[in-house]
Amino acid sequence: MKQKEIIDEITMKRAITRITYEIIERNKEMDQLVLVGIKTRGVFLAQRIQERLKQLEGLSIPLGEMDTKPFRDDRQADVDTTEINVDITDKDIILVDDVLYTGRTIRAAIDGLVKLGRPARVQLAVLVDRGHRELPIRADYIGKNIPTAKEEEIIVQMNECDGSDSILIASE
Ligand code: 3GP
Ligand code: 5GP
Ligand code: MG
Repeated sequence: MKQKEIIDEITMKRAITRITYEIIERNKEMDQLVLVGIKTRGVFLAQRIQERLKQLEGLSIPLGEMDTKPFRDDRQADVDTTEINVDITDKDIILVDDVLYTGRTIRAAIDGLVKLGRPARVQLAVLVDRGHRELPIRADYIGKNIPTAKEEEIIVQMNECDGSDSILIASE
């Protein structure tokens, strides 16, 4: 398995900062925002965006954690560890995931959201869009577009769970 680093720590930090500025620019009513990270790394990414929003705008945006496994159409799970402790009805939700691929996880996440309430709007932020969509889903905020072959894999390492920040592409 060959691995090549395509995004280093500094570039990842810049991408997260840029996404945060874009969120600020495109959401006039910031007090309606709720960040929802998709486990696992989407949650850490959402936490970083939350910290940046605090630093840049002095805002405390609520953050929920979404477990999409129970809502996937192609996988089974018995336990749902979703933790969203705010009322999402009439809120502007920003779903956050590390990698966008087929779009099935995001469809499942939207399914999970609408079971909890009726958001005013749902937007999507991802660190990497690697292509190969199987559903009509796109991201509103993208750290980097990385065209991949289906057999390649994007490895996202984040300090919180991997001890360092970097994005690699792995191929046979
Ligand atoms: P994440 O923590 O980076 O989000 O479930 C463990 C990991 O496997 C999660 O990573 C999840 O996103 C990832 N995963 C789930 N489905 C797929 C898939 O279809 N392809 C790849 N490459 N990773 C997946
Ligand atoms: P989906 O195919 O539903 O868009 O993605 C399924 C889940 O796997 C999502 O949480 C997505 O972040 C993750 N995923 C898909 N492809 C990759 C990949 O190449 N690398 C990593 N790290 N995660 C991926
Ligand atoms: Mg993910």
